[in-house]
Amino acid sequence: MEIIENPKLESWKTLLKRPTQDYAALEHDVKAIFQDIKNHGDTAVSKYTELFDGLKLDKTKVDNTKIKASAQAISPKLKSAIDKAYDNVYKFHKAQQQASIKVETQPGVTCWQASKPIQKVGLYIPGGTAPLFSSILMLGIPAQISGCNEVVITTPPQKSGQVHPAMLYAAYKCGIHKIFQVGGIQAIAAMTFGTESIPKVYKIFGPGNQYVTVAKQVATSYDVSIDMPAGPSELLVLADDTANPNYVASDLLSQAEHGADSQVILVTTSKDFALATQKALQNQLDELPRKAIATEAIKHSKSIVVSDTETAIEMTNFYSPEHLIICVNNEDKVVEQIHNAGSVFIGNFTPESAGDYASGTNHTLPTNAFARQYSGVNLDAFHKKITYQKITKEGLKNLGPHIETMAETEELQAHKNAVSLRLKDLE
Ligand code: HSO
Ligand code: ZN
Repeated sequence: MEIIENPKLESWKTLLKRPTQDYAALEHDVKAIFQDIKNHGDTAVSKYTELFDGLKLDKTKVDNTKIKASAQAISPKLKSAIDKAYDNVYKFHKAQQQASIKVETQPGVTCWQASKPIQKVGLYIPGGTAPLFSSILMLGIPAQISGCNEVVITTPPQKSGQVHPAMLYAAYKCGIHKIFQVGGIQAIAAMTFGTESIPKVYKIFGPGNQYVTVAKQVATSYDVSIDMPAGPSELLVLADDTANPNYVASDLLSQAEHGADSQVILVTTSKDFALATQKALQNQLDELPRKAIATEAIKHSKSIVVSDTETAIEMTNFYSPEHLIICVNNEDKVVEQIHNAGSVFIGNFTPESAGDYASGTNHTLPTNAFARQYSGVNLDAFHKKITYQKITKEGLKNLGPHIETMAETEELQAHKNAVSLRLKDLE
């Protein structure tokens, strides 16, 4: 990992650039597939499954009996790990439930607000090199707590024709029984429009490759919303020499192994620490099964030495990482000055993997500096809020004249009339 010392402020933007991604070229094809699926439903979905996955499936829906039997299909050790993760993620997300608020803004005028679950949600779970069953927990648990009444999973079909039993068990725990073996653009389009077999949803969640990312964006031009624009994984570690270089190297590699386009950054006030971490990283990298992927990611990753903690904090807020590990002396002071990060991991014994799997926080987080304005997935992402009001006769007598004045000034006579007619009857 390249070490850079005291870069000038003007160079930060270039230095901290994410590996470039230009998806514009894909948009045209994605839109054409959407149209085809809109018009031809399941027939078009199977056509694209054959084209992109090279598979011809008799049916895409996973049998409920398989989901119910999934606990027996995994080892007791894996089952207990999933159970533990489920409990922690459930607890943390359950605690995010908010009581509805009710306020009498002035005598006789009562306003209130309540959260309602989004009724139909779709979770896209990538297949790829490893079955990301942890993402089912991260999306399925808040959907379950929220009480979304239709939860659909789509996941790319595997050569074996089977969905990994850990994915089925995670879905089972979350009470999800609509799992379809459909991946990529065709999965997102199917959930956008609905087909004969796959239900239409109102909001689509979950990570995916570049095609899925573009497809989710295209879905928003119809009547569907999405969790957030997804991008390659990132981690920034802010460390001084109270941190452990072996631990930090392992954390950097844990994100680097996600994909060749992942990016990891070390920001430190100690050159010695940067050197020690670089050495540890090289040693650990050599032993990794996903060495090739991690090596690619490390090529566009950086180790940056700065003169003081203030600069390190400023650089961190500038980069706005998806994941941030803070291992410094006086950590509380540093933590409170962080404004832009998806999820923060504090201290030498808080590896980022804990949040990826089992501590309780969500791992669906904003990448590509979107942490400046987006939150990670949380309970709220599965809700929308409705506001209510009830006005008494007394209330309208007092408030009505003000509404009349405002409506008149906006030259909206009918608005004014809606009040005036009632006030007349109350005279
Ligand atoms: N770090 C990934 C999530 C994940 N890691 C799933 C392992 N499995 C994005 O936050
Ligand atoms: Zn991860």
